[in-house]
Amino acid sequence: MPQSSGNGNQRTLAFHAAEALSAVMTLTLHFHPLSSFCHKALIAAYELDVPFEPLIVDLGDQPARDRLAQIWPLQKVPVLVDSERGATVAESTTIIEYLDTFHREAGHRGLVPKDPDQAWQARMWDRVFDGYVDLPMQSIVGNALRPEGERDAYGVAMAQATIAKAYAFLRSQIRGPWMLGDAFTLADCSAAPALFYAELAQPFGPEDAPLAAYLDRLKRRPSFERVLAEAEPYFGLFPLPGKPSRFPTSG
Ligand SMILES: N[C@@H](CCC(=O)N[C@@H](CS)C(=O)NCC(=O)O)C(=O)O
Repeated sequence: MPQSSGNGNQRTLAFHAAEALSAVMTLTLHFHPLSSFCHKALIAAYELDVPFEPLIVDLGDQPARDRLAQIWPLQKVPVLVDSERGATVAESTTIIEYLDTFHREAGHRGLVPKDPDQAWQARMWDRVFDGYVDLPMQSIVGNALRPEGERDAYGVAMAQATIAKAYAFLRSQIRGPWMLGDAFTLADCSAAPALFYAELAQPFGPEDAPLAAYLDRLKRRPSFERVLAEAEPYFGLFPLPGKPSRFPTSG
């Protein structure tokens, strides 16, 4: 937005700066600040310093859903629209790969490792965090949003068991500081929101200390720190008894 204060020259400069910014803003991210899959895409955009226009989709609002359906009939967020390349990109992992491939600054290490062995491992852990931590967490959260009498205690127990099994495996797999070692990758983009919310649906036990420490490191990562600061105003909508906190548990 052009600034309204300052003298004429300053206003003109501010206006040109705003125009220049919108001219390079070819990416629009349709997202919701509370959504774990959107957090993945946001972390990647912030890691890669990719400018984009954020567009919040209120999934509880039918007209907003109808508009989303016009660009992505499956009506899920995140969706990235690249007007310059004429691309509509959905699925958080694909969005990360797309940003990494087409919008990464020259010289940036990127989020999908160049080494083929590191690359398949980053993709594998991305799938593990999505499938065995994030999705069961979402089914527990979704259950809490159902009307009384429509809830599924058995489904919740199954989802908690899936997460517990994933924790027991994952806690021995973190190379540190990040999932694959020194490089922050696609796997960490997925791990951050998955563990952040899963911990509220299936709390870490004492034996999960490596996961708790990893989550604290993720919370201190500037990209995720920013995502959580932007999500914080919405944390009250989280339906489980434990409320999300953007602050690490250890000092
Ligand atoms: N596999 C998709 C999942 C996307 C997804 O489930 N998004 C949720 C928010 S976290 C959503 O749009 N939910 C709306 C709905 O199901 O109505 C991805 O990785 O992007």
